[in-house]
Amino acid sequence: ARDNIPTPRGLPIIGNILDVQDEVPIRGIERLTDLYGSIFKLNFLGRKTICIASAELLEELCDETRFWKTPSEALAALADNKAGAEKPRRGLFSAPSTEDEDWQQAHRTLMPAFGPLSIQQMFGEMHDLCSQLVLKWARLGPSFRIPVTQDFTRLTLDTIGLCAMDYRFNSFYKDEMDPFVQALNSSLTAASDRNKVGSILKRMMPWDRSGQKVQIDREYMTRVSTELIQHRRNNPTEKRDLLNAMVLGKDPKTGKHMPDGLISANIITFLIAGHDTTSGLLSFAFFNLLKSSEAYFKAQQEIDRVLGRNKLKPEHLKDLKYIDAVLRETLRLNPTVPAFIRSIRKDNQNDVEALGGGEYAIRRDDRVLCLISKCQRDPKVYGEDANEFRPERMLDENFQRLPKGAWKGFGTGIRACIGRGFAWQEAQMAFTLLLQNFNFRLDDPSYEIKIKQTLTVKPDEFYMRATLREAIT
Ligand code: MNH
Repeated sequence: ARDNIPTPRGLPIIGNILDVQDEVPIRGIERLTDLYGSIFKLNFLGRKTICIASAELLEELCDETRFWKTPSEALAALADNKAGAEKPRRGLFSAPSTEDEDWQQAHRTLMPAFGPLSIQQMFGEMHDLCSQLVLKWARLGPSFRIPVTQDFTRLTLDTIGLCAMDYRFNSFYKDEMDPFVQALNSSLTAASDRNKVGSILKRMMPWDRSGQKVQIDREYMTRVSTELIQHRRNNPTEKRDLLNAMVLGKDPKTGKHMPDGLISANIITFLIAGHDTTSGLLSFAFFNLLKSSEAYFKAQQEIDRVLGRNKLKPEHLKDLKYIDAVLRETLRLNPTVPAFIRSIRKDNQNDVEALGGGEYAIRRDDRVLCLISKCQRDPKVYGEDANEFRPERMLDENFQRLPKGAWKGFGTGIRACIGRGFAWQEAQMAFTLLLQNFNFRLDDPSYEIKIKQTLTVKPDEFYMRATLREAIT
């Protein structure tokens, strides 16, 4: 393979850090695709990262015989869990590789709990919380400026708390987020700001305490989750939630139970991975819909046809084809997990893998940052209107025909999102119930999308208004 990967010249020591500065860290990197195209190599404080931005290259990197997932350092640092005297444990998301025994055990034990049947059994609890959101917006009425992202975060957080471990965060009528969520958010922000100049300088100062702050947040989350596990052991229930799957379930291969430290690491993982992402998806979906009156009309029409004024039941969901397309198209344009990292598998004999028909060389220790939102806007796949919101291209028959590297919002291969079915049911339900009950409009018709990044990306300062719909007779 030839070595044709463009490499912007950086500064000594810090490398390309200044080239990628942006309020939104991922945007700083994505911007470089305008200058360097679909593959380029960056250097952050001596650490080399290859970035890719086309569907073709992404398809190659998703080849599980050659490459696998490598978790980002930010994720790894965040997720180490040193409960009690046990060894540090990592949850599924941040496990170093599929060779890791903790990953294997958690994966095998938890897969059934995320299967379609288990998810359908959570329908009732999801519906309970969704109805609370409908009630809240109905009570506050059309003069209320709905803080869209915050209210969806309340919904998805309460949902994962209840479905995963029978815990009610009750966030709908609280201004302050639960302390657990505050700890979670501040450690996530610290993790995603790692490459910001301000953050690097701050950490270099002798009086800097941000390291300790992250440590304190992490210990707090570990303590709360450990207490939840103890509480469940002392108060057993029949409930089929994720906590019971871990506390009672056995590894189908070894017959072993998961150790407490590993359960705790995975509880934290589900709370992190399971609420921010889905809340971002819902927020972007509403933004896209409010900017496209045609899509809005079609979505509402489908809901009125399939559901009318009836109560939503699990069997309705499969008939809401256009809603699926809206959510898929949203995740294409606005993937809330905007990137993931691939590298050469340990059990791959080759120390160099060729990419792009031999144009580019990927070496043993290279990390390849796949810029998903760029790959998913590849004009070679989606044409000249790739940047436009057009749900029609995501209707089943079109969606199934997409090339393999064209839609990867839930990741890829064996380490793809375990919570996909969970997130999808929750998003379909919230979207449908809300459009069934309200007419929406932007609070400020001239609002243009503004992004906020913690570890995931979400719309910022996005407000809308809701008016109850007349009963359809
Ligand atoms: Mn989720 C992995 C996106 C909802 C739990 N998730 C991933 C990956 C992406 C992703 C992308 C792969 C990351 C990588 O390769 O580094 N997840 C999403 C999106 C949504 C989402 C866009 C919502 C929309 N995820 C959820 C929910 C849960 C969850 C809900 C839990 C209830 N996700 C996970 C876990 C993993 C994961 C756990 C790690 C799986 C593994 O590595 O084995």
